[in-house]
Amino acid sequence: MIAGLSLPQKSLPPKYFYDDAGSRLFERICRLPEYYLTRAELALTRRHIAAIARFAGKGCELIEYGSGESLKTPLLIRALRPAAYLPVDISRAALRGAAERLGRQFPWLEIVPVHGDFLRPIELPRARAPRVVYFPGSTIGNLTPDEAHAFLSMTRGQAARMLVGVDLRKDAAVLHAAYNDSRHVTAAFNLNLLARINRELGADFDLWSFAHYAFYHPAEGRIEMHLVSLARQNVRIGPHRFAFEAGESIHSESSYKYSIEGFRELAARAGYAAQNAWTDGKGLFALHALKAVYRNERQKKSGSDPDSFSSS
Ligand code: SAH
Ligand code: AVI
Repeated sequence: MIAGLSLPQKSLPPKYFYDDAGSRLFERICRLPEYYLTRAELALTRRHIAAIARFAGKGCELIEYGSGESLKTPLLIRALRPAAYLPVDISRAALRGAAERLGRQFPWLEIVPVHGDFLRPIELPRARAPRVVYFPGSTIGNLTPDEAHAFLSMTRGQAARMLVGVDLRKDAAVLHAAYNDSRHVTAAFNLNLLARINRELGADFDLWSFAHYAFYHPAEGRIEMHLVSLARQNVRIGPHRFAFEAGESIHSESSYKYSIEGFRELAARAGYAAQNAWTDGKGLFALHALKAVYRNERQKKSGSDPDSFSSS
């Protein structure tokens, strides 16, 4: 927080949105009429589930990064009958809620929740079946291209196959509405970051003197969310003091949108070959099927390729 607020363009990593309140607000966002992403990804997953299951392979271990409430996962669990499901999330509340719900829904399923930050190396339990990484929701769009590259390089060492949900580039008006919803839930989600800093770090942000601001940056291909200071003011976090000019902002999130080709290029740089990309009927969202390309047998083994998998 201190480092981010000390930058010339104040900036905080979006992973801090997700305390209990933030996770609940995100769940509400997913149900908003303007937030098409969740509905589009659910629709395309239903539509192409047979092909998705053929790609992933039945009986695998399914690792889901940024699992949240695991909303789309039941579709995969039914189709894949995985040997184990490993949801990975930074939000303990979301992880607990999803594990309890899926445990009731699929009593035969082994669920191994992993609490952690996927921007750092994650320790996973030992694999007992070929692994498939599932990263839905376009959470990859919240990473910078460098972070996305590092993340994909990490998952390549964990699983040979990967399914990634990515929001497609589209009309800026549609994007603008999705991040400026009429019920102001996205604004509450954004402002909760400041409320969380107040709660957990004893800061004195006055929430009424900051406003949610989100816009599409066409050259960067991303939505930017900011918290704009409505007045000239100082904010304290412990012994640190941060000065804000009126109109100055904290950049709180980027949400990159990728064309199919653009995302394939990013994945290829991290050592993945594109196998397929399924989209919804309206062409809003894509689910990419990627296969790791290994340069030698040692690399292949670390990625637990089904063709080379051994449980020893
Ligand atoms: N996959 C769900 C939720 C997406 S919201 C869906 O498709 O709807 C993004 C999720 O990623 C949240 O649950 C958040 O807690 C988690 N998350 C964000 N950054 C993270 C990080 N660095 N490490 C682990 N989890 C993270
Ligand atoms: C989790 N992530 C993909 C969401 C997104 O669309 O970038 C977070 C979000 N931010 C504002 N609304 C939703």
